[in-house]
Amino acid sequence: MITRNATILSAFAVTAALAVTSYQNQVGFISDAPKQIAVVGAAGEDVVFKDAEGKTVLTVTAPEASMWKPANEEASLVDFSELKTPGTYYAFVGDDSIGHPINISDNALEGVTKASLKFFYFQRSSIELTEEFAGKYARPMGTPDTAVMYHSSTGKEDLTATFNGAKGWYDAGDYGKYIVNSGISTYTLLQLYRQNRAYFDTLNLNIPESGNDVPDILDEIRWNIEWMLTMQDDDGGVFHKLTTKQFAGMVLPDKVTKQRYAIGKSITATRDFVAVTALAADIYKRFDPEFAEKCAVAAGKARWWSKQNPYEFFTQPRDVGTGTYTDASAADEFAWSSAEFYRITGNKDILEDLHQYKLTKGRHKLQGWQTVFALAAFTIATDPVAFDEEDVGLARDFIFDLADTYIKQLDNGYGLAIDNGDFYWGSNSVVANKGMVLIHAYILSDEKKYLDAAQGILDYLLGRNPLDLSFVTGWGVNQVMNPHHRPSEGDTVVAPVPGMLVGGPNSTADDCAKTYVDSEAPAKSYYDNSCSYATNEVAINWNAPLAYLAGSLQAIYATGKKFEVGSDTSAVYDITAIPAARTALKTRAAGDRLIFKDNSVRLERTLRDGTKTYFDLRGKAIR
Ligand code: 9MR
Repeated sequence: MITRNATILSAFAVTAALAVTSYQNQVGFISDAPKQIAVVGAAGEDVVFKDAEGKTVLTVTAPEASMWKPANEEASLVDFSELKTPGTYYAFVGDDSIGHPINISDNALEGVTKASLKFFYFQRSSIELTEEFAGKYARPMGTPDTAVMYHSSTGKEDLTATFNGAKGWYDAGDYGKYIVNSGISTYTLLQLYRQNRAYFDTLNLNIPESGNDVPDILDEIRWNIEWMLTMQDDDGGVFHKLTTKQFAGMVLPDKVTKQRYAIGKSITATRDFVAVTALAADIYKRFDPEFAEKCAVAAGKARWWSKQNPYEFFTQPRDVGTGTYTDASAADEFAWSSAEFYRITGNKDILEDLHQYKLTKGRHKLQGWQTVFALAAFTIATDPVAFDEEDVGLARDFIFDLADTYIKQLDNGYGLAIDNGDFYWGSNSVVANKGMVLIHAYILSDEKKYLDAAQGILDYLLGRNPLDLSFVTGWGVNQVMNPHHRPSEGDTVVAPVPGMLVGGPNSTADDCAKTYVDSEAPAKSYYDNSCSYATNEVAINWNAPLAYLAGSLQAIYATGKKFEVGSDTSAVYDITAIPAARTALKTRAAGDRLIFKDNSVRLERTLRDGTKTYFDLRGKAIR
């Protein structure tokens, strides 16, 4: 809230005294990376960069100002990339210091990379966070989840039974654990590791497993995968989520004492599960073959269930109020999981699965929890050895189609590949995910323009924005202070848990941020208050692309190398050796088919006794 006042004051100062305002990455610039700030009110004037002793080291004339629509503001993009010597610098226009201290160093993004990953440790369920690893954010163990009940929506017969659903990460500001959102988050982090092994093999996150023989990032990710494995039912299907029936209050997790349930069993959760366990079977094989094998078997069983139940979409039960993560199409989850599972099996049945959902033009969409075609594109394009030429070509076209669209957006006074359409719920993850696309385009083409556009997006998140705010807690001069995050609200520490990326400006926010919605300047539609879940919550699927973006940039500059396409051949498993859980299918429906009736496509389900029920394509029963 302090930051909000600062923003209002500086905006006022601009109109009152025609002072110059400057927006910048407040954390730091890597010596060899591009360096830019957006300066308002200085077109044609000299921007002078001085070192800590006050000596002028560089002068750049601010170019003509141009509009950046999301801020509804004209700014000059001042490029000072020439400045490479590590140190702290200050920018001046005339006698006035503008912006914030400029930090340049070779590992300027290492701290924020580590913090964005450490966030996942702070989100751990079923474990006490000790002072050794959590410092002042230590807290007692919460939600052990060792006796989770089955909600009737799971289809389980014995609703008095319990199971062990321990571990995993809390999804966001709430204490739910959701398979769909775990899917994309876990993938994004595994992909970060896969593409930057040399850097992450030794990066210490100071977590309980630090010091074992496994890279810390993989230990952290495994905490969540182990939970995901507990969510697989005997028939291979995967429960949609594990939560209390309603959201808990703003308390620490040990105060969450209401019963937790497995809720629903869905096609999207099951296919996301196939994708993650298949990729895990590859990545963990070098460290723990037994665990990797377990993941491969789980993937095979889940795939089998999904073939029998392709229209089991999740619908929120009436007595449940936690997050839904539901969507009406599983085509993208099929494509992505088939890509991952084919990669580790080379099996022709799985290739057929994959070819049902080719990565054609209409499917070129930015990734998000609901839309995961892009994840298939990343996997296929970066492993041309495992996939055939046509699939690789489609995957590459997918990535360059999106990346080139973003490059076209760059021509504005803030120098950002971000436009008005990006400002919906979780906009900071939307732009971070664009960064992930751009980094893939760079990996595939070696063209620096893509890497530089990704850098701009990180700069935006760290302060080159009209709020003059770093959206990552604990980092930056003006940093977010009041995220919607139960552990941060429930503890006695003033500062929130560090390393968290908040959702960010949302031009359709309908909560307490509503009065801050600015339809002329969507990038300003934000409220740093814990009451605003629609602009100021945190989430694992938002931090993961931040970690990917900061981590990839830091790793690429630190090692001087980018991922070599086709360099890592995956572990291979024999799918015919995986038990397909056929027995459990006996209890399920005798058959599903799509029919056209009453002017719409619907699913007809024939039960074993011959009765028929009908569902729309969202999975909702039609009476
Ligand atoms: O990230 C989700 C966003 O895309 C949706 O618009 C929003 C409303 O359904 O829900 C967001 O996800 C929330 C989830 O449902 C529950 N945990 C907190 C998530 C972040 O706000």
